[in-house]
Amino acid sequence: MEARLTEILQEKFQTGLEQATNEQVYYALLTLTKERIKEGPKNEGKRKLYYISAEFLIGKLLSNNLINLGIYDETAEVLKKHGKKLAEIEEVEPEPSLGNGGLGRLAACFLDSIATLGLPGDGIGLNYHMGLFKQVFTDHKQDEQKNPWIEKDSWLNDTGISFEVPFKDFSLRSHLYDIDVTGYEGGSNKLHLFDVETVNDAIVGNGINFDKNDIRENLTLFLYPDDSDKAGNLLRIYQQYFMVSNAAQYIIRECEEKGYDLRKLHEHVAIQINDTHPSMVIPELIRLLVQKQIDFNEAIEIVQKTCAYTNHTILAEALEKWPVDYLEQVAPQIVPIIRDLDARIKGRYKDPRVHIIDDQNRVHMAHMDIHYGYSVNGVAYLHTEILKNEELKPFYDIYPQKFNNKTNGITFRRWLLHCNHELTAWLDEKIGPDYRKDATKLEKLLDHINDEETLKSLLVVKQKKKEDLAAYLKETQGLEINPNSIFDIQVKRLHEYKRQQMNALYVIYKYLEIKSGKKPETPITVIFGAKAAPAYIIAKDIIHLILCLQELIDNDPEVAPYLKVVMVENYNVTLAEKLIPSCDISEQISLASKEASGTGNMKFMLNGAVTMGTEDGANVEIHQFVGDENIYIFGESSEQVIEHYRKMDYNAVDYYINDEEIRRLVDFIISPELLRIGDKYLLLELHAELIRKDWFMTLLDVKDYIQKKEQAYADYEDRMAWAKKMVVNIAKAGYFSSDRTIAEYNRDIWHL
Ligand code: GLG
Repeated sequence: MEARLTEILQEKFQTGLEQATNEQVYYALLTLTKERIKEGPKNEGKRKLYYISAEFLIGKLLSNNLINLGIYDETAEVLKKHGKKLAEIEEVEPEPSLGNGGLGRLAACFLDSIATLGLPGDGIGLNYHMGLFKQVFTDHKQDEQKNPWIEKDSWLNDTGISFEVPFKDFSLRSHLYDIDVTGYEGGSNKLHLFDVETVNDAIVGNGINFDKNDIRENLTLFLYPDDSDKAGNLLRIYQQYFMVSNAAQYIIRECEEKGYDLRKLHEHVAIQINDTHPSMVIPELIRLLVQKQIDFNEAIEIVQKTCAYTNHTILAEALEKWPVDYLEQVAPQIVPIIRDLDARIKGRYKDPRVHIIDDQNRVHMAHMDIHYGYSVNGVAYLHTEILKNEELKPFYDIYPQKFNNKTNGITFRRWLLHCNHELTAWLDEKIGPDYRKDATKLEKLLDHINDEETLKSLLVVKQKKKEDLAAYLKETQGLEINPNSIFDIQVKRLHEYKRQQMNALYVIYKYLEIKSGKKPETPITVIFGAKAAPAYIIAKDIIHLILCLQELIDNDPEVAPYLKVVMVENYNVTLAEKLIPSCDISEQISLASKEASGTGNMKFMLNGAVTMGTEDGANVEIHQFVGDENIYIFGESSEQVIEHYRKMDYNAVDYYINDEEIRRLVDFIISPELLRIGDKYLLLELHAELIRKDWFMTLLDVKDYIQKKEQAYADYEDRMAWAKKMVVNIAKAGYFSSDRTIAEYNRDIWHL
């Protein structure tokens, strides 16, 4: 390895390891890693999976690939010998900006596990040049900037493969780039990212503004371009159709190359439709099969046996419904197919709730997936139950056999081995390395739960990671946090249902408590990280509130020694890898029934944080595994919440008027102290929203939440008892390995 590395440095930069810059070493390692993957085994088989997704939030790849190839330690050694640090080399790599939140990160974890389990399965998506915007804070507000991440040398391999994608008024030639996906001590697969050659980064002006109408130039610039107007909606449809047409053409091409009979496509191909963004692959694949002289009815049957759909949310706003008229404007060739598919359903079922095209002429993408796919799955036990019994009940009544649950998981390679070397080494020492291949082996830790030395050394590991985070935030963001405080962390997309605003109300509560002389025993650091969708006004108001609180508290000498609030800028995978290992308390406080699963909750647990959470998503399963003693559960249940929605009996204003304590906290949002710092209009807007609307019932649970947090902070003081909670959380995390999730997908859905 050392010899090859030196050779590459010589060839490329005419330099040796000692003299090379970190950048040069990075590019040499990139080259070396790619070579290794190329020489290594590929996963193959009779039936192959294609996981189509608008997002792949893969994070930096160098360390992960080194770990998976089994050369991480060796590389670190070689570098060290020559005065280089692998951790510093890692910093050189730009983080690919190809995803937004859990949905995209899940896709990335899945690719890792699919490759690790030796299954043939590729990802298919788009090569967004700017991806999701980069977040910067100015005047306590979020600003969006472009985030170009693609460099001359990168993990992208130019394949030379290209397809023609027909739109109504023109057609576009695609260009395919591949990224190798390595499995842990296993074979490799690929992530296929389609692009257009005519895309023009230069049309992006100030911030993230660009001409939404120039499809040739803008198609693959951004993930989730603003859809608050018609042009934005059309652009999203252009992106989606481009993605699936390329996917379908690629799949057919591969089958033809292998000499497969397209009439037996389903014997060789499984397509997983990740949320509704790739749903148009159904009519597109039918269209292409018909072009290949396959009878229309037969094409439908083939596609139906090939496609499976995963639902990731019950929020109506995310279940896409495209006007037929818009589809006509973008890809008219698939509209007659969709109409035909819908007519068959209308002929069979009177219930308009299961029709594909509704009476307002909108296509319900999920409905098409359910009727014309062979599997529908939710992403956590509770979520799937809600799909079956509430949201998708009419479909479940028709197709009970199609519905199945696949509780999400995370790859332990990235979320333990890579991001927490200290904890990994600690585990190796306590229970041996078997857990790396079989995560359920973590349970062996429970044998040591009463061993004082084990508990103490675990606290030492946690302390080290807190110091690491403090140093990192100081260096990269100029933020100062106290590593001897309790780290209470909420990092995830910003959304009212996730209730960052409730956590902010807690901060207000604590601030006022300290002001009145009640100081916490151990200081508390509340850390937030979140991006708000650019057009989501209330989400941005919540960021504004948090940033104002941050400043207020920083400048208050009475409070600052005991309480600190920080919102990290531009939360992404790289930051998550630093934040999660350092965490004491993991905030998973969504309104019950709204968070389909959550996956951050699993990452925190695995790294020894204790969850503060509602009975929502995968929290329910975490609770079952760790037991009442090792999690802080609060708030109304999903049944109660669903009942409130049904009866429409939740009125935030009643809580505000009738409860003095709640009123005090909510009114602080427009207190003179905060108005002096923040934007009066934004704070008033948020204040009014909380009292008048509060769609996600913040005030319903806030008091219970405050009480549970106080309980957790008090419990934290007994360090040995707390360390036991940490041990249980780590020991019980095995179920949440994405290797388990993927084994289940394969057993029940893909049959690869
Ligand atoms: C969704 C949900 C999360 C879920 C994730 C992966 O909101 O609860 O964990 O998908 O299934 N859009 C998302 O991030």
